Amino acid sequence: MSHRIRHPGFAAKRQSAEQAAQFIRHGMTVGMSGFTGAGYPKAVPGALAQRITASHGAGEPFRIKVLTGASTAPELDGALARVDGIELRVPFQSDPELRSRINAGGLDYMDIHLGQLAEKVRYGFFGKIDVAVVEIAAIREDGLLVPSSSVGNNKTWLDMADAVILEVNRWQPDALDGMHDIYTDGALPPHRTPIPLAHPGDRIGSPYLEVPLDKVVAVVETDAPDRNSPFKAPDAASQAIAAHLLDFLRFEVRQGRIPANLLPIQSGVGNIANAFMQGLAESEFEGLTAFTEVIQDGMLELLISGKMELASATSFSLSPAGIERFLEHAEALRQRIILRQQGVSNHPELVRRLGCIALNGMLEADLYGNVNSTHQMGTGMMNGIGGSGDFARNAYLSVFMAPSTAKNGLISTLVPMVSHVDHTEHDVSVIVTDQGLADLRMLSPKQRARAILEHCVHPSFRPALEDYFARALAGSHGKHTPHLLPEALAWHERYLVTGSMLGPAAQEAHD
Ligand code: 0RQ
Repeated sequence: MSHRIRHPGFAAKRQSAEQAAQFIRHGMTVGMSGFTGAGYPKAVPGALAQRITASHGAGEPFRIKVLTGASTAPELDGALARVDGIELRVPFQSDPELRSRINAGGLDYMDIHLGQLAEKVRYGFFGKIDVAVVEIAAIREDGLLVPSSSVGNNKTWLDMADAVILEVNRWQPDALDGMHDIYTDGALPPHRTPIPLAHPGDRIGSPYLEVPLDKVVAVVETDAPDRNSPFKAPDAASQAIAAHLLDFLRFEVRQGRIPANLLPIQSGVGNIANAFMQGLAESEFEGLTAFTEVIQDGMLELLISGKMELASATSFSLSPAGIERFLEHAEALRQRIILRQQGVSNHPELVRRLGCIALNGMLEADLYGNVNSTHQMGTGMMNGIGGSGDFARNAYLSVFMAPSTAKNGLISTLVPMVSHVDHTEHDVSVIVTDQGLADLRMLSPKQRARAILEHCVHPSFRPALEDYFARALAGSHGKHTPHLLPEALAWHERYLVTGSMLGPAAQEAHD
């Protein structure tokens, strides 16, 4: 028996990826593992894509509904999107192939708060889950499953699916055994009780997943790495953002509003969030904790250096270099990293109880602090809201970050009115760009606009935004949240028509 499949009953179910893929048929709803490029199945989706291609070649329809934890990788989302095999995809994604299909109208994509999906499935809103395809690190002698580098929605897929395909990935480090905490009390209303977690380090469940042997239709062995791109080295803008935020946190500590070791940090995806973690590593802050979704390279370094005591998450999201660093330190980190299912890692009850500091990226914000994290120019899907909404609304402090301009200075990330709203002004405490930081707490809409104009907007767009605000303020209608409705989205329209949000004079200066 293989070192990773130590139970004879499961070992007897070993099959090739091609054999396993036969269990998935047209029209099925399939729950797949995977969260931010970690712990996704590596072999069955590719074999399934081949089956789909063959069916399409024979003139037969073959498309499935794919539910995951969050984004996966080219071997899953990319492979299935390329062969037009996806009818519905839920939730967060970031694969270029899938994104372009979504934006071409080639499938239905449903963007849903990451902390809510498992519950929505359990309520029955997605019908039945026909098949689960879940990567794990090992099957123990007693038949319990050692989860992989992400937990995501795996417990729900294993519980709910009619049939289960397990991918046992030898590449996943042995040291993952013991890092997970799977909470099993999942009563639905009106029988729900409080989740007994009062500190990010609390363990409230079992390190292992469970599945009845008779539900398992195939066990596929793999030996393939999680795939994530390297993070960009922090550029001047992300370093400036990190510096502004660190200064603000120092100020908050001096005011006695947060403790010297801060509150549990949630850090979103992307290069800026990663750059801030690097900024923290070089700062005086220590004794830190995280209650978050993903552990990126920057947070891993904080853990390795000891500045961060522990991190609770649902997934790793490490670059190849980050994976090497993790492997070097895996034993030492085992007690200080806790991976939970995303229904717990992102639970609003816990985010509010712990008083998290939520740090998320955005595409754009408007004068009043509404934030768009998902839609380029209001219509094109970027990635999805992910877990940012689970945290932003419930955090003690909800911070959104972006460079003040995008696309080589042609887009202002501060606009009169956002072209799509993910986080309303009520859920946004602080906006920070390379230009500075606007603390919007306890401010009225007009005060918020002035703070954003003063601190966040790039100089090449500030005069135009000041002019918009002044004219809106002077207008005869709607003095509480002043807008010039016919002009509110004119900057976006100008970008779509001319390729730049800059007005003629500013464009000349830019050129
Ligand atoms: O486009 O790639 O074509 O150049 O948008 O921008 O600067 O690479 O993005 O890595 O900082 O991520 C909001 C996407 C930021 C991320 C977002 C263009 C820009 C580029 C991407 P190109 P960057 P970052 C927990 C938290 C939602 C989910 C979340 C995200 C591309 O943070 O997905 O927070 N957040 N989850 O040029 C049009 C603008 C633009 C713009 C930038 N204003 N208008 N395009 N771009 N600003 C984790 C999970 O949930 C799993």
